[in-house]
Amino acid sequence: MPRFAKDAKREHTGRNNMRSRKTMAALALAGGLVTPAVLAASPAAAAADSCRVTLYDIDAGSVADRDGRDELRFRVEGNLFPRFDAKYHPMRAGGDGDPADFEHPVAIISRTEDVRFNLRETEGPAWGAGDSLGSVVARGSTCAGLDEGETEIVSETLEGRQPTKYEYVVRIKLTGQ
Ligand SMILES: [Ca+2]
Ligand SMILES: [Ca+2]
Repeated sequence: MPRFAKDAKREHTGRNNMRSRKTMAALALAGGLVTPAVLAASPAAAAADSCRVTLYDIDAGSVADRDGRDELRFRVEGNLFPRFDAKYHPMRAGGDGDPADFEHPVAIISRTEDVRFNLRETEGPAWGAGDSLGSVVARGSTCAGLDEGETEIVSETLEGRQPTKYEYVVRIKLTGQ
């Protein structure tokens, strides 16, 4: 960029900053004056009509597969996650998995619906639905207690002995909307 263009740009930015500072001062003053009226007119937080349910976290205490590494998927409303870029997410004992590892499992429930986040251990070469390791359930009754934008995390320990002793802590998040 030529020098004169840079100078012009800097000057322009400087003017904008000055204008925005003035605008902010004016808004702050106006805000101070109208605050009591705004508070009086502010409605109570709206109750959620539905909830968005997402995976929040998964931690592996011990894994099910005999080879020491589980090939995991979540099944949610008939859909397997991960589903596009990968067939499973591998975890070993002590591992910590994130929503992105499973391509962000998600469901929407009403105030009267439940949804299961069903953890599954799968086998190659097909890497299909595999076997259930247990489920965490997001309940409509929990959703009904939330306001719009409010969140609640449901934590569940999934454990069993087939084919070997395993334990996972799975957390899902409900967000009112
Ligand atoms: Ca394995
Ligand atoms: Ca496996």
